Amino acid sequence: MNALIIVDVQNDFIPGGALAVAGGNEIVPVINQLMEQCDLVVATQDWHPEGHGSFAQRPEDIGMVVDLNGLDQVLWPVHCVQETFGAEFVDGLNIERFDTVFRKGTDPGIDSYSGLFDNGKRKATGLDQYLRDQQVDEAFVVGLATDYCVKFTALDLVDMGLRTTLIVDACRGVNLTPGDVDRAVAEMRDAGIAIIQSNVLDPT
Ligand code: VGL
Ligand code: ZN
Repeated sequence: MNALIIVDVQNDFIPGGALAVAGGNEIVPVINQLMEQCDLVVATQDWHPEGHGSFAQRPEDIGMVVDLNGLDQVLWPVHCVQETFGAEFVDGLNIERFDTVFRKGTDPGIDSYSGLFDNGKRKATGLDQYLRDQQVDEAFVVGLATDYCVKFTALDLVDMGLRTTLIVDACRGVNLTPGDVDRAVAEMRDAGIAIIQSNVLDPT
């Protein structure tokens, strides 16, 4: 059983959004196509309460690294606040095809880049247990952003023993520092994650 893991394809992460990722909207048709080629479709949704600890209080603090309850935390613009437009899935994404959605980043005191665990690995979202229950042995990872939530989700998936593949043209990254996306892809490859283009997948 394989699963397509769609990471954070939400309005705030596409051009016009609070934490816009360049080209973030371009991956939607690619992901819609991939959904038809996978057994199970799982989405993650960044879902922060107002006043989340990852939010910069002042615009000039964006990108700064601070201590948040003992962990290094990059400060981001206010984004993906629960029940707001920015947190909704991007228009045109075939959400009807989702089997389930896991929300993350709900605890104000800790960020959650991975769709499986928060950044301190203290709490699980339930995605790991879900994949085990569904007897998934292979994961294809797509979404936003390559150098944050996509990377940490893929690393946790390979860590739990799944054959894991990053479909690189179905992802876009932040590149807060130039080269971050390339470094993230290299790190995933080094961890045993296959890196492919979407056209390599056989239509089923
Ligand atoms: C993300 C930064 C903050 C992501 C989420 O989805 O990659 N990045 N929150
Ligand atoms: Zn976030």
